[in-house]
Amino acid sequence: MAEPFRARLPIPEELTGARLSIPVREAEVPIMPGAPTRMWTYGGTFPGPTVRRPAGRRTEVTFHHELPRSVGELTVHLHGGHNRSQFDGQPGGLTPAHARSFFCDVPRGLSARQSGNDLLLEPGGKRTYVYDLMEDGRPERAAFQWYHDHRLDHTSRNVWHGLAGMWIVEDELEGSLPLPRGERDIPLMIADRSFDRHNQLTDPFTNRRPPNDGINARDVLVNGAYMPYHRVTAQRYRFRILNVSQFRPYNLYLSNGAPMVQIGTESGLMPRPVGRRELMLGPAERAEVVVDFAGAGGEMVELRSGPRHGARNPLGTRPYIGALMQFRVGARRLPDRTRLPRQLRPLPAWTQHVSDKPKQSWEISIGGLFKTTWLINGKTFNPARADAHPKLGTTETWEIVNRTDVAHMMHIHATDWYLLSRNGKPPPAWEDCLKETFFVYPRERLLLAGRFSDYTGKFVIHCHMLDHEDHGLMTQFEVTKP
Ligand SMILES: [Cu+2]
Repeated sequence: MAEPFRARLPIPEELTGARLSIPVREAEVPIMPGAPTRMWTYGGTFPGPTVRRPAGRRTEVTFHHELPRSVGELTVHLHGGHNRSQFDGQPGGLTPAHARSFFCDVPRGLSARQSGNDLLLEPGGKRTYVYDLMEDGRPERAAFQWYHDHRLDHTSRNVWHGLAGMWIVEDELEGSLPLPRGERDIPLMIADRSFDRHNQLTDPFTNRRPPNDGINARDVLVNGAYMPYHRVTAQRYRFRILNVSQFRPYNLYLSNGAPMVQIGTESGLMPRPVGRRELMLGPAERAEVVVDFAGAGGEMVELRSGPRHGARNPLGTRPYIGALMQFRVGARRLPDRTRLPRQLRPLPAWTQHVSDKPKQSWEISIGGLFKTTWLINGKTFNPARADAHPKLGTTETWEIVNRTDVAHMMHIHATDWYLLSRNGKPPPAWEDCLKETFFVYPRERLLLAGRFSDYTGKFVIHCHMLDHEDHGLMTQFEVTKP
């Protein structure tokens, strides 16, 4: 066993240009003490480089597929972005390199266009993704996004091997707030992984069948390091926390009992800060928190994950128990010009005029005659089929119903969502805002509203427990011309 708090917290390299080039390649990544781990990476590191860009500025990223041919085609999804369908990381269909799908009903003989294969990143090839960072005629809201692979049937395998990186969109409103910035604005990517005795990633994917296909790995990494430490000053910090684990949630708290004040979700700043003693984060969810170390000068403070209070814990909601990392707080008293504004970002106007009658229902179930798969509205994923056709420029209310005994983590591409209710009850303060990835507990019914702007085309909706997504829990909607 590696010892905790020996490694320094790595901060991924930042890329800030309008035209970026990122090789997707194998690399020997130092993670555990001793031998490095051979991984599939964006740019040679895990996490990949963090892209930091101003909202409203077009950004073109060319990914070069330099992984072995046996990996097959790839596809890159900028998670949280509001992007054209063709640059959204469509999963694609069957190809000679991936001739059959065990869990998804992909028809044979689809054209490249019908299956989305014309949008894939081929081995040895490159593809440029264009992100305008605009929404509804205005620059996108500042937000903490991330990019990762999204290939049909192989998303879990590809992300497990390292294909994930962070992406930060900044804007003027956020820049005008007196929040911590620079070295006191730190992205934290949490990922669990299991290693063999040679420090290589294990293969947890064989013989995994729904509903027992969730992968909980042994060790927890923060920014690719095992239980690292980070030196901080006795001042306020902003942490942008992202869970990229395949299945595992974390119920975060600080060992000294200090509050984490949540200021943001997947969709950027909330209307106002919300104090949290514990903060549950499922796969692909993000939380931005402000922590004030002023009262902890000279102390060691651990970021930990523990059991939830006052909640049942069905499969899919059992948090990791233990420390994730340590903050070593400097003893010196320092002035702090930052503060927590009472107001952050108001909700967009459309959230005030939404229907409480769902126009579309998504029901999650499990079934199948010859094999068990996850299902949405009774079907597995078929890249040629769309199950809803919202009109461009409209706002719709949708419901998501979980008819299984496992919790799921539903992520809807293309836009952000305003949660209206859980089982008919108004959401808690930390969900009374925009989000795009939601826990859906067993037998629960979520009501949410979203606005379809700018782009027609197909977008996926799926569970972000990555093995559920690969095993059928995904479908699509197609935004159409009015
Ligand atoms: Cu799921």
